[in-house]
Amino acid sequence: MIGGRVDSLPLNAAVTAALDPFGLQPRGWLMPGERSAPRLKNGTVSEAICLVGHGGGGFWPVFQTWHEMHPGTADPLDAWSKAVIEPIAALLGGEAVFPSDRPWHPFQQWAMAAEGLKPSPLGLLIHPEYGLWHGYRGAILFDDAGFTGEDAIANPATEAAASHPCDTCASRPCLSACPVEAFAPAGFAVSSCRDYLKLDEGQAGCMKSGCLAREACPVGRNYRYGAEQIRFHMAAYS
Ligand code: B12
Ligand code: SF4
Ligand code: SF4
Repeated sequence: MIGGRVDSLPLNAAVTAALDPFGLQPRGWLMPGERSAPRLKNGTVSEAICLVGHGGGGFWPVFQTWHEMHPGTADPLDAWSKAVIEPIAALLGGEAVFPSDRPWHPFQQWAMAAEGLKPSPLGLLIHPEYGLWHGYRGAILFDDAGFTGEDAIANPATEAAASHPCDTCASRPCLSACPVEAFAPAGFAVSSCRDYLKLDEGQAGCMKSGCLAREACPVGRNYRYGAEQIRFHMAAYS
């Protein structure tokens, strides 16, 4: 059914149409270049990468319905992402890869190239519209994306993301919100954070209502995830 809708569309429109029912979107495209391009399973160097993700939590109800039908699935969000994105990639002549695959693909570097995003002081990339409330569920590699003329890289996100919100955020409330000051200049102190989350205080605070540092950022508040999604991500991370 998806095939019937998308196979006559230019590639970006086809990816958009195929992902839309699942609350996902093409986040941007990049041409990785010969040296840094990931290879497809047949050894061919990929010509183009389409990042697949979400701004806000629009995919969450679709995922929840799937999760209820697949109780007990290990790493359910990763499993759902594969169940959704792999067939779409195959339909469109590409091959899907995922942020959880080992060895890790450099999703944040790809996002910086594809969308013009930059890191926030928290390590998360910040988007001018979505703030810190966005993520990546996969990427589709194409060996021949067949780009021509106007359908080449239809990527409005690239222009939208040209500005960097942290540049004009003088007070940087994200940095003072963490109770264990996990965001040190040397990098994210994962163990300080995880140790804190095990305490009653952490369980009642960040584990229940989300990372206080992320919550402190004023950008993209309209895209903040719902309470259940926040708790799911915190549980998966801790
Ligand atoms: C390992 C990992 C972690 C480790 C970080 C360890 C470390 N110090 O590097 C841990 C487990 C701590 C972590 C935590 C989180 N992560 Co994480 N993580 C990853 C993962 C799987 C691999 C990163 C990597 O090494 N890539 C390989 C290198 C070669 O690629 P890269 O693009 O160059 O990697 C960059 C990152 O490593 C980044 N980085 C370095 N230190 C840190 C620290 C943090 C906290 C983050 C987010 C990034 C980051 O800098 C690198 C250079 O650009 C990526 C997915 C992926 N495949 O990239 C997600 C990813 C970076 N994580 C993500 C997220 C959302 C989180 C959490 C917010 C999860 C949550 N709770 O919801 C938390 C943040 C902590 C918190 N308090 O909430 C998102 C970021 C999206 C964005 N907006 O930028 C990613 C892309 C996954 C996704 N599906 O979208 N994560
Ligand atoms: S609070 Fe300010 S510095 Fe921190 S992530 Fe948000 S915009 Fe950037
Ligand atoms: S989850 Fe809580 S302890 Fe961990 S980095 Fe965020 S604010 Fe700090």
